[in-house]
Amino acid sequence: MMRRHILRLFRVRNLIIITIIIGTIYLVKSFSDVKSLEPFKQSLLGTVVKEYFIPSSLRKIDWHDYKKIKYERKQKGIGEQGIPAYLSKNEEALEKQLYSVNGFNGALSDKIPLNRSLPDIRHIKCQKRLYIESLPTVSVVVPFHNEHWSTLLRTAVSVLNRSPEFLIKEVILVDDASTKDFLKKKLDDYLSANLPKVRVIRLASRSGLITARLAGAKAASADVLLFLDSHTEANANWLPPLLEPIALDHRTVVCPYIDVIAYDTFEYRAQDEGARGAFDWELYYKRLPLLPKDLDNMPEPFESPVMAGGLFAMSRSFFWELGGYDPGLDIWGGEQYELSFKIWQCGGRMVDAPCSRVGHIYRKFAPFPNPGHGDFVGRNYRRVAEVWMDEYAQYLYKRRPNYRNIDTGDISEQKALRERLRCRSFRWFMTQVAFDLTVKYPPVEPNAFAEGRIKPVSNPQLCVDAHHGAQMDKVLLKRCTESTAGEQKFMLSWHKDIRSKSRNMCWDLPESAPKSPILLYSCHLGGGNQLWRYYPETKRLKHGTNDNCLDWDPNTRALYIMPCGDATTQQWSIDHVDYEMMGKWDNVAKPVTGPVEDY
Ligand SMILES: *[C@@H]1O[C@H](CO)[C@@H](O)[C@H](O)[C@H]1NC(C)=O
Ligand SMILES: [Mn+2]
Repeated sequence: MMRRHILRLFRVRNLIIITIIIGTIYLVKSFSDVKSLEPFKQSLLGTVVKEYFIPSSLRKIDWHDYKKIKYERKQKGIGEQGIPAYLSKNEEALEKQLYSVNGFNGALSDKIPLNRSLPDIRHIKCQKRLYIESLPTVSVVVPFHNEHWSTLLRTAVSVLNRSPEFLIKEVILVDDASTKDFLKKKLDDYLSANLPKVRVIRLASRSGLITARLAGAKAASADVLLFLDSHTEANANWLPPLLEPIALDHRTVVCPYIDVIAYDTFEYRAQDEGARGAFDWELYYKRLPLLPKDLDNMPEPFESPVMAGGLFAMSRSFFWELGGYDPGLDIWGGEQYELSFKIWQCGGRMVDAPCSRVGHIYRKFAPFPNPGHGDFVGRNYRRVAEVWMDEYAQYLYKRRPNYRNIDTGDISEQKALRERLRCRSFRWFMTQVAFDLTVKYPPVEPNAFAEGRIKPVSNPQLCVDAHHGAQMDKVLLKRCTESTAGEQKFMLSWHKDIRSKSRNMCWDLPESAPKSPILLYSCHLGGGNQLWRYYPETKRLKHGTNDNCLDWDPNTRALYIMPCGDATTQQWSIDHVDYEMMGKWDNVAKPVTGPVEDY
């Protein structure tokens, strides 16, 4: 009796001890999730960053919210599933008015639910992809100026609806001194009643995109900064693919695929299946094709030299370690280059995540005046070039000589930052990261292979003429003239296309059957149906990779292609042939798919 009693006591005691042990292990484990990491870095702007996120588990899980996805699939109605939508005739007046105010169909947007469903157009392999279970928290930063009500709110609602709730710490809308009344108290009231995680911070005066993004970043407190435009829609499971690369390496910056929301019908569609960001030497944003290895690895994130600008996720600590954006940049322009160069040159990397898709309304036209005075974009470009581009800055100045005279303002802090972080040279960036950029956009354009008037040898009174024609118009054969009515000067450019000397219009052949006419089309630099080669010995002009040559009919003067042969109608003269360039035919613009050794 007594013994049994003691035994039972023992069992109870054991149970308590075991409970305490398990409890302690659990507590210790959950505390160790919040690790204190690398010594903090003081940023240029004085923001103190103590630590960055490191995942506590690398186990991969399925982050899809299947219940929600299934529910969304069933939604029907205007704009649902991203299907093109239209207003009725009697809404035309309102449509016109909100169109001119926004540069997109604001009236239609107001009819579409804020939580509308979107088509899942991700790469098929994205639907089964797993991501690590321990992901950092996010502050979404959305600068806006006079944004339309429903497009602004749809941005926030799509973010909240399609993200795991606990990962979104806050959505910060940065009001760059909007003047529309509903963006003030009405917006604040709506948010606190309906979307408590979303708040507005307001700039005292119109400051531009760069300052607004910086203000949002300063107010943010989560591990990761995620910048979005104010008329975007996040798509299915968009967040984990953006966050995982940052969790694994806080110096990796990640961009989503940017889909198109049509400005007129709000249709949701892909713009393409991915490209790498780049620029030409006037600093226009350009895109380079994916590398063979990127295509093989799809939908694995792939490295991209330059971000498009508006949409990206970045560790907050890394952002401030790099000094954020150069605060000396004004309004907008060049900031995507500054941050991209800085990321790569100062120890980071940048990738595009094909499984993360965000729609963006590309406006028909910009409805707001620029707040700045003078050429603020040029000034920004010069600042970026002076601080980051080293000897490559000259290629920009060569094309924009007036930039040499623009005052950059004080750039000593930016140069000190570059020094302090021991950032690499621009030459390193060009040869190791953007290694194929110069193939398509060479700093110094090679000479044309041949240029001038192109005439049939058997009738030199006649000249090939583009007659200032439009896209898809036929190239003609006309009497040679010096008058500006004609357009008879051409270039067999180093891109191996034949283009008008005065504009970006190329000889193009949609068809390759005999007697197909030559049409005018914007030069696409892609060879293919715009590829031409001149043989000075036989005087033939051969098209593409098939065996067709330029030919003509002396009776009708029609110009077309025919299988190459000995006909005298296939002989052409070009005013100036550069024989030295001709000798380099096979070595010009060789494809490059990896880092270039010489740097
Ligand atoms: C959007 O919200 C409305 C109202 O709460 C609801 O009836 C509808 O099903 C929601 N749509 C989606 C796609 O979640
Ligand atoms: Mn935009």
